[in-house]
Amino acid sequence: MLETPRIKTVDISAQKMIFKAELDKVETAWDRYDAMQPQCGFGETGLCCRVCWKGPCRIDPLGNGPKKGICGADADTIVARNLLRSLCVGASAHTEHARHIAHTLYALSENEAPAYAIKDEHKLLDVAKRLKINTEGQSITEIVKEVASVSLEDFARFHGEFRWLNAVINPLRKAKFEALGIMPQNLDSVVVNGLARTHVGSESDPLNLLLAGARVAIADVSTMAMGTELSDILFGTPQPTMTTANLSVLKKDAINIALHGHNPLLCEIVCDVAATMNDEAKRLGASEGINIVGVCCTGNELMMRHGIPLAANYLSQELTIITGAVEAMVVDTQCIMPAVVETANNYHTVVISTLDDNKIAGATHVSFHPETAIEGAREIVQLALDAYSRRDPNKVDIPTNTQKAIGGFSYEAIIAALQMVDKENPIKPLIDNIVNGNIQGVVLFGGCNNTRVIHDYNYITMTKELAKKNILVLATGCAAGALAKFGFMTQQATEDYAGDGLKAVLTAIGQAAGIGGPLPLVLNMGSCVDNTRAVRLANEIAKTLGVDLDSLPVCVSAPEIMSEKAQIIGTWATVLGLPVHVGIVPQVIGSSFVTTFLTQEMEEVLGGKFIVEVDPIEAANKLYAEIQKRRQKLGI
Ligand code: MSK
Repeated sequence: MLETPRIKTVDISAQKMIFKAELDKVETAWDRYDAMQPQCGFGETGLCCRVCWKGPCRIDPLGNGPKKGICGADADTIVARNLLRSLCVGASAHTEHARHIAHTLYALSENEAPAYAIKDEHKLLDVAKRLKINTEGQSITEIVKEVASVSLEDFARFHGEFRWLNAVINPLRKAKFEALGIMPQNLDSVVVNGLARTHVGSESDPLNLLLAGARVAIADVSTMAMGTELSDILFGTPQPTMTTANLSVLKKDAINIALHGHNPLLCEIVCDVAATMNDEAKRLGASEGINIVGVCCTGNELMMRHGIPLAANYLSQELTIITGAVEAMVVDTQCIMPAVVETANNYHTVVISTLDDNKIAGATHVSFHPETAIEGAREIVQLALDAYSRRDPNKVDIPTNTQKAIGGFSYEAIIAALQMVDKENPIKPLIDNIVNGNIQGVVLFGGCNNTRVIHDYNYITMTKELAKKNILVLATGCAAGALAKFGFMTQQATEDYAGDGLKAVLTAIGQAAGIGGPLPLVLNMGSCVDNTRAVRLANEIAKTLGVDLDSLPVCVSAPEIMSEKAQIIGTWATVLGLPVHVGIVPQVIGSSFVTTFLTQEMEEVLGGKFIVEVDPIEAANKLYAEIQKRRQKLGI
């Protein structure tokens, strides 16, 4: 008898495809998760040390096993060292993303990236100003070159001002970091330094290892801001756009291309080129031409800037292929399960990897470079067209419960909407409504999916709970994917789920902005790299109130956290002074020192802390309590 898929996900389109996967005898992440049980207790607690070949040392501080590793490292050192390694990897992923975009911007200024253009000159000038670049008398090309050069210098800066850090960290926070001696010097060496400290026989003081993690996190928030803002310059700053979400966005009569990963350098050009090859697709019998859909954070990038439908978030990526209707899954980097190749082998789908440093065994590789982006994109789309003839109609089953979603709430889009209420001082209506209690506080949902919990369930449950308590909800990454798929990025969701105060505010802003009703219940701020859009908004509120971020009634939640990138994002949010909820028990509980520091003591030093709560209703209550604590401290 077939197992009911309901307990694996609350996404109805995903449930249908899990059921189909069983019929098609195709393995999914949930099957592999089941096969993995029981999971390793040493790894789960962070106590497995693999930093040298004397080990692995698996110590057992609370049981009868060894209390120290062979070199003498205890639980606190091992856990802190493992955590720092993870944070460095997460930060490195963001670094490579931002570097790639900065290089492309520089190539554009040298006329060596013909596929790209400056889509948002206003943003270019805004970024130049915040990076303290003199634009007077400079041509656009000269400004582009200077913005790209200054950004590239920040990776290895050894003297002068760390420009992106100063653009994103507010002065009060910066002073705190300086006092603690945790200011990074640049974006690259901080990660190298963090990794070097974890070598066998190097740093073994757990507190110093944790402070090194904080330093990496401060650099990471700067890197991520660079990645987002330079992308806006190249591809446009998102504005509210209507779109659709979940696996139903695939079309039976189209050649479906799923773009998956993170970096907009690839997906933007594939979209441009695909638009020119529609007639060819129709000639092949696909009456609806080429249908581009997004997966994971590429999905968010496309939804935010172009209203392109989002098919799946992290844990439903394989299910996109299992519809039997996807000709090509085109991937760049991060969060791509190697399993998609095996999944695709059961259908006609071609998986196309595109980055020379992110190949996937068994995938078709098309080497994608900014200098030859159009040629590369044409080759990719042609592979999808070729695959269409191999599609087996008997294997096609596309869910039909399409959900509407409004994306595109960049910092600028939110300010523009608020400007319709108060042209001179747009942040004032938001602050007034926080002060008068219509909005009790703000929660930013971010992070991934995790097979340890029911797919998307925590996001849905917590959002309902918080919205009715008049909490303004923002979302990025796969959190945004979950909430889009569930219909929470619609005006109807505001009507259905917002508390009275929140509904009144979203309605007033929506009406002033002329969108014929309230703003959506959840504002999609973009991909996981785009979390700094929310930091900019929080900084603006804090500046107007004359306080630091550690006073704001603002929290972050990653209830289905998985990746090392999400770990470093959660870390910088705490370091910036915010409470951060995680719904998965972090792999640090083998050390009471590390656990206590992260969940309690760091609040005294930095203002932020981690809140671990696996029950989503309890988690919402805890975040609400944090918000009330902060409101009281602010005297509101
Ligand atoms: S894709 S890092 S699973 S949010 Fe950005 Fe989603 Fe987490 Fe990857």
